[in-house]
Amino acid sequence: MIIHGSALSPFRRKVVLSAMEKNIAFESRDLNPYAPPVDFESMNPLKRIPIVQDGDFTLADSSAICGYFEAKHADTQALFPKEPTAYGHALWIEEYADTALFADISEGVFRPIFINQLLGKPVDHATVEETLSVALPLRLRYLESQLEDRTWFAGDSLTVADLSVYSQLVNLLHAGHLPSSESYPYLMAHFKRIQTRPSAEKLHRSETAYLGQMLEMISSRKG
Ligand SMILES: N[C@@H](CCC(=O)N[C@@H](CS)C(=O)NCC(=O)O)C(=O)O
Repeated sequence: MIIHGSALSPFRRKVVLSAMEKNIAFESRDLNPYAPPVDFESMNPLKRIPIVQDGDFTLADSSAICGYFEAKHADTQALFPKEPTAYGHALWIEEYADTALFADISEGVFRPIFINQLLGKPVDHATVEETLSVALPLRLRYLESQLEDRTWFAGDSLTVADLSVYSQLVNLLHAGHLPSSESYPYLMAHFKRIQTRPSAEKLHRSETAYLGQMLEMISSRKG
């Protein structure tokens, strides 16, 4: 199985972590959606990553892919709760992370810092500040309220909801703006709980190497 995506995509991160947690063997291929291969649209008409190729089967969208892993590898560690309310809640938290949290972190922090610099533009500090002080706290407070002193967002074991929230927050870490434990004690304890899992530690090492190369490229261009 091949997972196509780019190293700092939170959706690719969710899919890779799901595969690792389920012990599914995969090969990772770099696919930059902004410099895509010619067959990109045939792989995903929405022209987004991640995309999985499993033999003849091609599947896009991180949520669809995680559901596919669960159905295909039913004998591995379950990442979707069986109990109906926990199942529904896991899907809801996944959706919240993939839409609202992603929008704020991607448009309000990641792009204004990293993509701007990659395009030779200055960091948009005003947008970052506005996001960190106004938009993002609303999202984080909601997640904090959904977690409280529970170990996992839904049910009593790690699920796709936990991986989805973590995967979005990692881009705040990369940007140097991880929320504080003082402001969000439950959410940050949850973040650390996942961050210290072997899957997340391994993935993080490869991401920081990639980020280091990207930052070197940016500073050499500024020269
Ligand atoms: N709902 C999709 C979202 C995927 C997505 O937005 N991926 C971003 C990268 S993080 C992308 O491919 N963006 C390219 C674009 O918007 O043109 C999923 O869960 O996979």
